[in-house]
Amino acid sequence: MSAFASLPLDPLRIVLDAGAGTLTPEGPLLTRRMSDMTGAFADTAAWRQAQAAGDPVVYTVASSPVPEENRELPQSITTIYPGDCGGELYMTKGHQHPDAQGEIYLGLSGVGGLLMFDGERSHWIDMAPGVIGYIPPGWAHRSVNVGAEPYRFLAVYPGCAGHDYDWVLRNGMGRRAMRAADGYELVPFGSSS
Ligand code: S6P
Ligand code: ZN
Repeated sequence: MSAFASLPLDPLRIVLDAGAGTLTPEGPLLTRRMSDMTGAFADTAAWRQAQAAGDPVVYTVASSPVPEENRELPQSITTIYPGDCGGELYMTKGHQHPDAQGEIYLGLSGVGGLLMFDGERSHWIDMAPGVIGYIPPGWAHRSVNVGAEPYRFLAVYPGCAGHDYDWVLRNGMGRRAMRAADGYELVPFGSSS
């Protein structure tokens, strides 16, 4: 009798195309537009205006078929487009893992930041191709595009981790990444200038 509640997948060969941002074979593809970013950007007037002006795609997440189930190890490629909303750089919604599990990100193309927050301390890692960002258990995480090209990274995480988006809406992320003359500037979460 199997020791597993559900049987693991068979071994799988997955091809990562960093240029296209795809994993083959493919799993689900998520597209996050401005209208999906409720409560994320500090400047709500700019956020509403962006929705009215075409509701642009902020980021996509392409996954392999490995499911988000206990004991599995899913992977995904996130592509964050360049841009800002009221000066705040395009970013992911950000989440906490309800089952406190670690995760790794590997930069594939473009330049970005990995912002983490444990409820008291925030930590920023500059991301670029070849850089691994390690997210320890208990740290909420959000990714930001700080460049002029799409920023793309691979994520690998335990399938049991889950995604708690409300945690970020309740607790914030400690800091915000704003566009600045020489790239980006990190400001306290409650401020947008
Ligand atoms: C999953 C991992 C990533 C994010 C993706 C989008 O644990 O951290 O695949 O899901 O970068 O971010 P978010 O905050 O919208 O899920
Ligand atoms: Zn995560």
